[in-house]
Amino acid sequence: MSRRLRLLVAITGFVALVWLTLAAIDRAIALGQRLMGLPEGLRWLVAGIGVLGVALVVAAAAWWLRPRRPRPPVAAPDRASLETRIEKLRDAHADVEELRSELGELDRRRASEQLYVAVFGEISTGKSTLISALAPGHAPARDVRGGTTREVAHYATDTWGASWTVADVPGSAEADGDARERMAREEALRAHAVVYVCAGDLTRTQAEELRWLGDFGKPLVLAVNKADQWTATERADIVAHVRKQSEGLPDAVVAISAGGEERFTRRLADGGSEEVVRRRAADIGPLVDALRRMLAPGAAALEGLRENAVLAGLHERTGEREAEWRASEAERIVARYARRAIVGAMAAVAPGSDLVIQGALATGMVRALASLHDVRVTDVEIDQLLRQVRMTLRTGTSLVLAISGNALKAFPGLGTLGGGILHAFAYALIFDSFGRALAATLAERHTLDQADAGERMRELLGDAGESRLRRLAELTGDALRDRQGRAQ
Ligand SMILES: Nc1nc2c(ncn2[C@@H]2O[C@H](COP(=O)(O)OP(=O)(O)OP(=O)(O)O)[C@@H](O)[C@H]2O)c(=O)[nH]1
Ligand SMILES: [Mg+2]
Repeated sequence: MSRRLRLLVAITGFVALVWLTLAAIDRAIALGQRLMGLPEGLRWLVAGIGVLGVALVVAAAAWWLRPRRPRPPVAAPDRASLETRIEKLRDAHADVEELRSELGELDRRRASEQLYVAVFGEISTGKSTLISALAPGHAPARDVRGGTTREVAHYATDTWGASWTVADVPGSAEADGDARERMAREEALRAHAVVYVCAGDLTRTQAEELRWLGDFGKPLVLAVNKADQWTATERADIVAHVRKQSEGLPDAVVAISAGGEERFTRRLADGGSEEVVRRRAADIGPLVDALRRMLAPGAAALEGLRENAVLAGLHERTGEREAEWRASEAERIVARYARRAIVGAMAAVAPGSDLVIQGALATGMVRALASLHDVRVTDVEIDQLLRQVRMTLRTGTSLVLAISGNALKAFPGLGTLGGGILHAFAYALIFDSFGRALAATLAERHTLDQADAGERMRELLGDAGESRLRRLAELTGDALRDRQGRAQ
């Protein structure tokens, strides 16, 4: 919308508002006059109803604008069920070392009864500098470039007479820093309390990160750093704005100056220059007060929320491992059935005949994939699914044969494996497409969703990407050479 048009809309809106207000006043006066004209008893009754109506509107507005109660912390599964899942993964030869060591660290920290605080936030907001101020005597490596802190490091301190440990973590939102960001998030979950550091208004990603932290319900303080750069008014405005942006999630929002060093080049009288390092004064009093208040209940009292956060994080990580394991297992199942379909095709199909999916094999594959994803399927559901797959194949036969024909030209070695190879490859493509489509549907929807599986299968049948065709050509070649080897 152009500026002039916006102005016109604004003026029209304003005029309408004035007109409505005047009309409302006029109406109120008219109503008042009519009210005065009523007999005394009725007048009081109507006035009473009016007052009641206004009171209801005010109460509804107050309810709507009431301060929101904090959400309950994210639900975490209990420890025993998590351990069972991890053991199951270990029995299936998945790598669970990281998950088990997280559980070990959970116990170790509980037993140590030490208070842990993590300093978390985007790169270059001044986290390491803040650690130096909170734990004097320690000097985490700092640099003017972002992404200085690469590992999690712990520093013991006793800032106000009580002993606690503060963790410096890599900054988030660094380009190509996904692994380090993950490391930082995991450490934030392990702490009893978190200091989220920013250096001005919150960006959208910072607000999201803060919301993620807030969901765990543990003590959280938002420290707006580098306040030395602003005047008193600017500082008050920024803190007020950040407080509003943070939606009441942190227990406290404070402005601080972590300090740090400033390097600049000074021109000398003789025309030369020298590098000067100047220390900025640190001012972290409000943060120390907030931390002291938040940590006052002690490690044992804050342990429940800490444990909940660690278990919730572990639940997510275990879920990822389970999904990875299922995906690789599904791949193995699909390859096994595709191999059988290839061999079956060479044995049974006369060249030129239609592509008919082998019922027993397809049923076996559906059952194996459903059981891998813990999805119950009935015979009727399998029949319906196979009927749909057959229909898809009927309309897709020419496409499948065309792709298979091209693959045979691209990988001429296959031709030496005998007649019927076109169909064998076509079945490799069909079983691979059907199996992958079904595995994806089961993994995502946890049910045998025919429409979704059908849609995915149609897409995969037409996917003639080179690496996929190469993989299927190798599978076909291997299966047939095996068969020939066994026949000799
Ligand atoms: N003006 C000003 N600059 C600061 C303050 N605190 C830190 N800095 C500067 O901000 C830059 C980044 O400081 P770091 O402490 O390395 O920041 P970090 O958050 O640990 O950075 P990463 O480890 O890369 O995530 C340095 O140049 C500091 O000197 C402060 O209070 N005021
Ligand atoms: Mg750092």
